[in-house]
Amino acid sequence: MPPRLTDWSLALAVWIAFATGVISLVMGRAEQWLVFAVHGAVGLWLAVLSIQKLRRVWLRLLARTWDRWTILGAAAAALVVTAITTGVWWTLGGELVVLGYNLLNWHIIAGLLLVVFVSMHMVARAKPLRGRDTAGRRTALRWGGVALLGAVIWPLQQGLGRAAGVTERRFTGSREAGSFGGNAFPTTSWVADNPQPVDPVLWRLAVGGAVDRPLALAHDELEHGDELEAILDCTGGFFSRQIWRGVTVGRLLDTAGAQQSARFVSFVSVTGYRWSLPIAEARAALLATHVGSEPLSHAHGAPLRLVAPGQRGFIWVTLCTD
Ligand SMILES: Nc1nc2c(c(=O)[nH]1)N[C@H]1C(S)=C(S)[C@@H](COP(=O)(O)O)O[C@H]1N2
Ligand SMILES: [Mo]
Repeated sequence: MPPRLTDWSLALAVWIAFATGVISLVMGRAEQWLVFAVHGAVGLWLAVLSIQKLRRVWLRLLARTWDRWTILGAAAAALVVTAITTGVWWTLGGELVVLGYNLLNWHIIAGLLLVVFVSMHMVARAKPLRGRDTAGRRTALRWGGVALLGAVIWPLQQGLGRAAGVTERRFTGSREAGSFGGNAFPTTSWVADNPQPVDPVLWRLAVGGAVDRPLALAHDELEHGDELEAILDCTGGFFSRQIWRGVTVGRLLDTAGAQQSARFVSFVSVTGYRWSLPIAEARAALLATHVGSEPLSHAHGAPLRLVAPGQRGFIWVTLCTD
């Protein structure tokens, strides 16, 4: 392929990988699997294109004097290798933890650095694509071939992994941990905050805003026995399937008399950590006091946490008060 086409395709692959990677972190519903498929396929394009590029420039890496572009280029190459190996290794079931970060965490770190590097490089050095860089049947065939390769190999790899039993993953890439085992699943709350345990006797849940009857509910007023089976899927790479118990948000909104004008419900932790859901989705969500047969532990958000089916873990505000 003409060098400029390779370079622009590489940058495009990095940008698509970045965009789909970021989107994938907020996707939680099975219908959104395509984002993950594109992310996987684009990773393979990146591999193939990087090899092409290295074949062109590897001599420069052997030169005795490196200028700052050689250094940037070598760093970018190292990041591509890291991002791709950690990504593929994770999907194949790798368990490596380095400095407290798992392969998925490292994949995200390498990917973020890579997109910064490549963007800087393109701004500083990119030569515009000319007509002759993209013209010609051979070029089109090569380019299409690379695209097709990614699109074909990725599902193949997934299928093989599944057949070999190494991919015990959700479509989001997360691994199962502590399903139906009460509080025993991993805790990743308190990434943004780190509150002291709350005294359940003093604690109240405030339901306010666009409602006719604002409420302040004590802990025992929230045990309605409403149950929901839902998967908490953390972007850190684990998921846990649980039966959650407490009160549906819809029930609370009806008791409080939500007004017609209400569009969103926001859930606020004692720490200020907060997320909102559109009111229809919020109605189906649950405020949980229990997981399985156990009361929530502090680490999982006692006395009350949001359970938002189909949303990734970071939306599931713990220790709700408002
Ligand atoms: N108040 C508060 N709620 C939070 C968080 C947090 O840091 N603070 N982290 C979120 C994230 S990223 C996840 S994955 C889940 C984790 O819940 P767990 O600790 O019960 O596993 O809580 C969410 N709710
Ligand atoms: Mo998370």
